[in-house]
Amino acid sequence: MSINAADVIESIATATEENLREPFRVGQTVHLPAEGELWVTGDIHDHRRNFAKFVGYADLANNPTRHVVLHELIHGEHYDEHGCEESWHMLVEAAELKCRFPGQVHFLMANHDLAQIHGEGIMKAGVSVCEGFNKGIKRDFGDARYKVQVAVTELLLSSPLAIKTASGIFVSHSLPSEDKIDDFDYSAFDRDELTKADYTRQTGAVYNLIWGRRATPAGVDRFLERVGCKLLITGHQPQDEGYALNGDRHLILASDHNKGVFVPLELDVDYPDIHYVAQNIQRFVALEMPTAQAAE
Ligand SMILES: [Mn+2]
Repeated sequence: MSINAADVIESIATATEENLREPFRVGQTVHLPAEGELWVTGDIHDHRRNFAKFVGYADLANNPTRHVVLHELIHGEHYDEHGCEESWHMLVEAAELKCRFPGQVHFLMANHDLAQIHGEGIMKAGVSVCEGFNKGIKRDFGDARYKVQVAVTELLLSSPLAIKTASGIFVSHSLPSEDKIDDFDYSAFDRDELTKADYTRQTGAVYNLIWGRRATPAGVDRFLERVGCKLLITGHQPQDEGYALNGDRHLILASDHNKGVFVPLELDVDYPDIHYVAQNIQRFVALEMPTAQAAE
């Protein structure tokens, strides 16, 4: 496969623009209307089969009121023998999907994105995944690698933080940890501009949102009250069985392994609790790989 840096940069830059001018976006939140469907994934981490199935079955071309949520696409298991990690491919595929269906594809900022932007070391099996990602870009783009890295950074930074449905479902990569829920800066969801302080380790709103773990059902209640929603869907916390219910209002999804799942929702349905939402969970393993034709 020949890789053209200019084409890749063009796709990424166009997706960045589309992220920033999403018609339903206000500040850092996308407000979806009560029409059509919303298909939500958890972390994908370059799981190519699950991604291909998701995109194929979503069939956005033939379902113009269907929306999809994608997050934590980068940092997967595909390494070459020199430690070059190859998830930039998936990011570009997702960017191309965003370019084709700008009003239907929605990204969410995730903590691996922020780590990659900052060049922070998230270690997996003793290897820095951020370094591996950069080495993959260096291998494939040579002298153009810095331009590609800048474009990737801008794409990741342009992603919104949350999606809200008219029926009161809030979707974000995660929520703040239990002790940070009450003092969290909820204005971050509505502000047009985020600042360096919002991304700062431990103290920033974005950082605390996307790195938060282990909120209790009581914490989820407090979070949902502050954001004005009834139900919460996140990824971020690994789920060996594909998903978990955290109380009656919070569903945690994982899409990055062979037991991974996604959940399709009807945007005009008022779900009374998270168990009704969870009834719709789809396991990737139960779906055949789409043919190339079906994916078109
Ligand atoms: Mn995460």
